[in-house]
Parts: sequence; C-alpha cells; structure tokens
Amino acid sequence: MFRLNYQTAGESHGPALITTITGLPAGLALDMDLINGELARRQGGYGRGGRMKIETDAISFLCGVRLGKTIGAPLVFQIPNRDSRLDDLERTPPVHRPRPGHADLAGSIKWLTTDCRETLERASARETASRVGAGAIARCLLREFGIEVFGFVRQIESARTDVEVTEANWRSLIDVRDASDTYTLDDNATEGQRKAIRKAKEDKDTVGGHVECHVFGLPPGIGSSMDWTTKLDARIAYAVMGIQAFKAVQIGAGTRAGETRGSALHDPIHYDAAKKNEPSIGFVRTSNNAGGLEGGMTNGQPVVVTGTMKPISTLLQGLPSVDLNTKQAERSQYERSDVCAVSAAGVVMENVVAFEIARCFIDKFGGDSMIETQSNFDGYMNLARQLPLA
Ligand code: EPS
Repeated sequence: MFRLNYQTAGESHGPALITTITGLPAGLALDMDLINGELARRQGGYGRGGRMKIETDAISFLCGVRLGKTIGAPLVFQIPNRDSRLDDLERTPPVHRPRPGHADLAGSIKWLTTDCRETLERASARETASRVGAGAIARCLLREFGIEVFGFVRQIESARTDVEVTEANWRSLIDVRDASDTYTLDDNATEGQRKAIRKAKEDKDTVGGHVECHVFGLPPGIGSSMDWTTKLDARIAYAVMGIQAFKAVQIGAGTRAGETRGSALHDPIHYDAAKKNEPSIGFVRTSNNAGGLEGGMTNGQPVVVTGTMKPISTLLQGLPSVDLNTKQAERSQYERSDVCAVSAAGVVMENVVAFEIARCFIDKFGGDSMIETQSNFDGYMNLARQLPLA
C-alpha cells in the first residue's frame, strides 16, 4: 500500500469536481501559478469544442491547507463546473444511441439502464481536470527536489515533430511548445497538426495522436523491483492507460525494444566522477532506450513516456450503432464535443506521470513533514554517493 494516494469525484455536468489527496507531508508550499497554469493548459489546444469557452478551471482548497502550505491532513480541492445542468432533462437529455468507442454501450449494460448518460457523465474527460490538479500538486513536491516534467505533442494523425528532447534543451523548448497551438515542438508540425484537425472537422470526423513526456532530475532508486505493484514503470503504465481515450503507453524505446538486439538496445553504463553531484550520482549512460527505468526503478536517467490517444468517439456524422430501447439500427448520438483533444491529453499525461513518481518518491523518502522528507532524501543521496559503504 502506498502512502500518497488520490481519488476523484464529480460528473461532467454536475456542480463541481472534487479531489482528495492523502499522504502529503506537512509544509509543502503549493504554487498556485503552477497548479492553475496546468489547469489552463489542459483547457487549451487547437480542436477543442465549445465547452472550454464556458469553463475557466481553477482550484479552491476545502481542507488540508493553511497559509498556502499543506498541514499533513487529507487535502481536498474543488474545481467548479460552470456548465452544471445534470438534472435538467431538456439540456441534458437521455442518450439511447451509444457511440462506438465510448463507454456508452458497456456502461449502460453494466449498470442495467438504456440511458447512456448515467455512464458518460463520469466517463467524460472532464474528470481529467481533477487529475491534472492532483498531478500539479505532486509537481510542487517534486520541484523541491529538483525533479521537473516536460511534455508535448509528438504527433497528431500523421503530422509529427522529430525534435529530440534532451536534458540540455528541454527548458528552451517550453516557450516553443507554449507558442504552438497544438503544443508541439516546431512550426511545420504545428501547421500540419492544425491542418489535420481542420480537415477532420470539415469531414465531421475526429483525430488522435501521440504525446510524450520527459522527467528530469530523478535520482536512481525510485520505485522498487521487490514487488510488481511497486514498479514505477508499471504504475506509470496504469496511470496513463487510465486517461480517457488512451490506447497505448510506452516507456523509452517501447515496442521498438522487440525489434532490436540486446547489444544495440541496452544502454551502456559508464562512471564519470565529475558528475557525482548530479542526480545520477555519476553513473552515466550513452543512450536512454530504457526510458530511465530498469527493474521498475529509476536509474538516474530521464524517465521518458509516450502515450497514444485514439480519435474522440463523438463524431458529428455519427457512427453505425443501435437504439438501446428499440434495438433498431441508428447512427450514434451526437453531443457537443472536441474534434481533437490530444494537446490537452498531453498535459493530463504529464501530470498523472508526475503523481506516480511522487507516490513512489514518498514511499522511499516520505516523512510527516517536508523537513523530514528532505532530510531522508539528503541522507540517501549522501550514502549512495559514498558507495561502496564500509
Ligand atoms: C467530453 C465532451 C465535451 C468535452 C469534455 C469531454 O464536454 P461537453 O459534453 O460538456 O461539451 O469538452 O471535456 C471537458 C469538459 C474537459 O474539461 O476536458 C466527453 O464526452 O468526454
């Protein structure tokens, strides 16, 4: 069982999203610019629908925070829904024609109803605002230890950026990404991705894509190989697959590992005493096909995660389906939606990955307070740098 956990609640068109985080040390300063900045980024990206013009997501704390810092108690925050109309049957009518690709069909059968709304309100990607909030709070913690996350859109449909992200260039890429409408890393890719989304919209269709995130500043030893549930790569995969509409997750070389010989895949180990004070404590690698994770533990290299989002299943043209009440063939029901939410999904992925890293970080170093946590962290780093211990 992990000490740091979170839980989300709230329907897409209910009054609010509520998130509870337990296990944060006391004394963690919460950077509201960082947290609300991530929520704002999640609302953006070319291809979003009308809902994002209605909402302005921001966190308000209900418990667990005093004078801008955690107090070690369960922390609860809410994000209000401006478009709150769940019980208004005219504006939020039942949905009887399930969308292929959505939770509609399986959920309606599971909960023994023919009204897909019962399922879709919670299955909606609106819930990801909660997870971004929780992940951004985890980032406030990780930052205290020099750990930073950078994410972007690698590809939408076939429009791709080939820019490589490294420890040396990622900070300079933040502005490039933030200037891109699709959160990608070069002008050509931005234009290609915009074009793909525009064309899909004209065709009453939707598009998906690939997002990537890199985590820098991680020391070796976060996560554990002693039990499969504590492997950090497994935790990351679980969290990323839990994002609405994700169909794949890869760490480092990912599926390419199955097509590459061991001699070419595995990252050679060197030792450079000049780098002893860096998070890697001097153990350097000439490649990072492992994506920073070996045996389910960080190895001192950046963690690299790729996620794949399918095209959104709400299409203006509808898709072949049936009416759950009559069982007659019908096109699936259209509700206001996005044409592409890959850019937003990239922000969600960055933040759920951050939370999983923080979860394993607290498992190893967590004390009741940030002071104790810092002392545990420093103690471990000092010992690791002195290896072999007498
Ligand atoms: C979503 C449908 C749309 C999206 C929504 C996810 O909402 P609505 O039905 O209100 O137009 O905008 O995403 C969000 C609300 C959000 O905050 O990301 C869906 O069906 O999943």
